[in-house]
Amino acid sequence: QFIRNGLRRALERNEFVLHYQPQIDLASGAITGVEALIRWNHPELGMVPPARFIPVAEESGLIVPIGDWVLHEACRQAVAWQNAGLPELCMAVNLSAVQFKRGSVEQSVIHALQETRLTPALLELELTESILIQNVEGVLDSVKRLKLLGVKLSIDDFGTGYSSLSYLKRFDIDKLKIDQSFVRDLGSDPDDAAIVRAIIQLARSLNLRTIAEGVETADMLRQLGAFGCDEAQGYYFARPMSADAVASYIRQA
Ligand code: G
Ligand code: G
Ligand code: MN
Ligand code: NA
Repeated sequence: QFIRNGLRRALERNEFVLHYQPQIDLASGAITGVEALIRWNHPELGMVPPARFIPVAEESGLIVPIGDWVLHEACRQAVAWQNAGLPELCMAVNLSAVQFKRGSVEQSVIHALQETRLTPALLELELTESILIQNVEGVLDSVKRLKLLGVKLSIDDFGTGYSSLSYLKRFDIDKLKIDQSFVRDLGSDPDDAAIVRAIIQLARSLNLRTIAEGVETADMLRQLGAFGCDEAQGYYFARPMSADAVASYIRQA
């Protein structure tokens, strides 16, 4: 309740901030993109992590205006980095199922792209498996129209959701994000290693790119490389950080 009452005011008072976590291409070692991750800079509580308020925002529907803010802010930042002379980065933004059910994601994305003039191909929308299996027809339409705008689509937390893989055929997905729960024990758990390798092989045969999440050690990175994973994201490279910190990180990379 405390959180819920605060969320609308937080929007009005501009208390949300985005942090960004770099994504590294394993072939070139270059930073090719970042994932935008929201935080609430609460006047008394300090930085509140998304796990504390996103579920409340989803229940109350406030995730729709918050999600609009995230899209706009992430696109604005991507253009600001370009204008500051940084190399082109893909900007990945998380979408909630509630934004599809209760909002018009397509209109929100169109507005964010128009207002910021970000090249659509530099925006990647992270969908969860739960988005793709609910209310299939409506979502199929929205996702198809989103794809026509030229944006990229990825599936977040891949492997944790649903066993039906038919949505990989129905939706024009670009990338699978291998969930960190499989990556964590890659070196010690043969089952996890088998799952990661299978996801990468599946993706390759469907012409999808793969990114491993939660990469924390050089050993994990080596194993992922041997499996043919395309990209990695995790504390081994960088934690989610402020826009300024990302710019310094890339300049010294
Ligand atoms: O940054 P952190 O690791 O604490 O993120 C935790 C979770 O919050 C992740 O699952 C992420 O998908 C979710 N999350 C972060 N930012 C956003 C956002 O802007 N919108 C939505 N819907 N979820 C987000
Ligand atoms: O959107 P998603 O649920 O995938 O959000 C990614 C979450 O994972 C964020 O909360 C981010 O802070 C967290 N994270 C990113 N890299 C690492 C990592 O290397 N290890 C762990 N434990 N968590 C990570
Ligand atoms: Mn994500
Ligand atoms: Na994820």
